[in-house]
Amino acid sequence: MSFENRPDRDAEVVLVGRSNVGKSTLMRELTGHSFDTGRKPGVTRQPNHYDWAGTDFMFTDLPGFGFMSGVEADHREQIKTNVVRYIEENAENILAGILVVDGKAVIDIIDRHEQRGNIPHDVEMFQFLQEVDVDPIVAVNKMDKVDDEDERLDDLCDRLGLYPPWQQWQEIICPISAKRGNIDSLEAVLRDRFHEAKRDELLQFVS
Ligand SMILES: Nc1nc2c(ncn2[C@@H]2O[C@H](COP(=O)(O)OP(=O)(O)O)[C@@H](O)[C@H]2O)c(=O)[nH]1
Ligand SMILES: [Mg+2]
Repeated sequence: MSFENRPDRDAEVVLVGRSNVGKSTLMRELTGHSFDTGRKPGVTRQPNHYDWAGTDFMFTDLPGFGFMSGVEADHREQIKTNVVRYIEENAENILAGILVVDGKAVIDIIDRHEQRGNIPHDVEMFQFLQEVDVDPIVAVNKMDKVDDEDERLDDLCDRLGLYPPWQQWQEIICPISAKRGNIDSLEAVLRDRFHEAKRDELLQFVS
């Protein structure tokens, strides 16, 4: 299994993350177009591209990795390998890599992996994006379910190797609630990235 049929676009924003963190919900908020939300996690095996006719830009929702009930371990690994390869192959065209995490669960999941001596998927993906020069943005989703927002975001920074407090990292760490349509912090960071990349014509897609 590999990813095929990528539209030929020279500017792309990709969404990556574990399954069930809200990637497809966020994709819907960013594009106004509904994909596969609400279905069984793990159904998205191929990238969902959303592009605008006449522009050289697209958002891409990449398949989720990590634990999915009913999906075997070797298949999960294959999905992750494909996601990594996709990002490597297209890194030059990717203006932003959005790592979506579940704000409610992410710290427990990271710590559980570390206690078992494994590298947590989210930490690994964050480092990988940096290595291939796709400056990561971390969309910390489901913040509507988090009470101690600052503490949670500080903990996340700590796990990602970013010195707290999180407010120092507002160009990277974006608390959002995709389901509630509250993605202002993420859109602001995307606008900054597009402007820095001298791609002001793309600002229309994140306003
Ligand atoms: N409470 C809450 N739930 C959310 C939020 N965003 C997504 N969800 C829910 O999380 C589940 C998984 O969302 P989905 O977009 O399919 O995740 P994906 O597997 O990463 O594409 C769905 O039940 C969504 O309704 C959010 O901001 N807050
Ligand atoms: Mg999805």
